[in-house]
Amino acid sequence: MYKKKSVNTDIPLKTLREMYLTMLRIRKFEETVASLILKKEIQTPCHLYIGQEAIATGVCTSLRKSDYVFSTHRSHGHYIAKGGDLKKLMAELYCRETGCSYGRGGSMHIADPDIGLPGSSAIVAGTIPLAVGVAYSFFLQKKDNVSVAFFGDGAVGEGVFYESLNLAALKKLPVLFVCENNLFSTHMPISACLANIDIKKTAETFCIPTARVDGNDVQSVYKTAKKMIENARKNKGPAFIECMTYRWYGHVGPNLDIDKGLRSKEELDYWMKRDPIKKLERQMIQQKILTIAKKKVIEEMIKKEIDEAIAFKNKSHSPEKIDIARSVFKEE
Ligand SMILES: Cc1ncc(C[n+]2csc(CCOP(=O)(O)OP(=O)(O)O)c2C)c(N)n1
Repeated sequence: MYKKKSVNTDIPLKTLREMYLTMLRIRKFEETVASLILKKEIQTPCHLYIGQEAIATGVCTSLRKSDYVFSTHRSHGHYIAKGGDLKKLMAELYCRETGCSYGRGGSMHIADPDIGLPGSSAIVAGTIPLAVGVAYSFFLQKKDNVSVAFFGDGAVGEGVFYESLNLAALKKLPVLFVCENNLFSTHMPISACLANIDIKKTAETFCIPTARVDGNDVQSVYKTAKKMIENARKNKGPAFIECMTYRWYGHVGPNLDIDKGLRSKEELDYWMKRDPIKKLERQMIQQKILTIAKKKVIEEMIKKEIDEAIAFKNKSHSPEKIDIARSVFKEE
């Protein structure tokens, strides 16, 4: 079937529009969360994803609902890009019973198996082996599903990262490793954490396909991830992408942290000029795929979704104390 292509790329227009919408949805949701933290309404520690939206979006747009992704402490973007419900996410951030993790997880333990996000964890690198385990089960069941592990550059300092890549490469498992290299692990630059900061090169030692892409360019992320995911579906084994990016906010919370001597305003400005959303938006406007009027309509639609998410959590209650362990442990 003929598919309409965009002018300068080989990505269908529908996909470009979808990715723009997803990135904007993540951005606006996170901006709202930042303001709610400042008002002390949201109490669960939030590691905001603003600046990195192109990565979750580019990867998840290439996935099916039945594919699985595993997330980290910086999980909101992955949840939204995998098709998560803003209402359930907002309710989770307020620890309400109607949240995607039934209000028991908070921001760092976002989970929703129904959308293919079985778990997130604050244990750095903790979900990488889970993604490999799921890929192993897809492999044994002869399913053509793919599993994705999202993790930060800090995870490359953990032993389980190497064990996971080794097993996946050895067994040719359908898993995509996505390293979101935002140059920092908490308050330390990555050069203070890793002996070799060339993460792609580290992954190459496992003899699997690897790529380094501009993580602020959703089209590059999408194209690279799509190819790797299609190969994984065809039993060609795992692959690894290092996405170069930057988080705009500090490690945790709604502040920019440029006054703490950890990073300079110049560095932040440099990356803000490389805003992944503006980059796609400029191109879409230039190519007449998007107009200012249409952009306003999209922004209003997202605002409505966020307002509805807040109204939803307002009507929800917190778990009862007596019931707090429900959904935390497996019930027979
Ligand atoms: C096993 C483990 N060690 C240390 C920590 C403390 N810690 C929390 S987040 C973090 C940094 C993670 O950096 P990175 O993986 O690059 O992700 P980013 O926060 O940059 O997205 C660390 C060291 C932890 N949660 N788990």
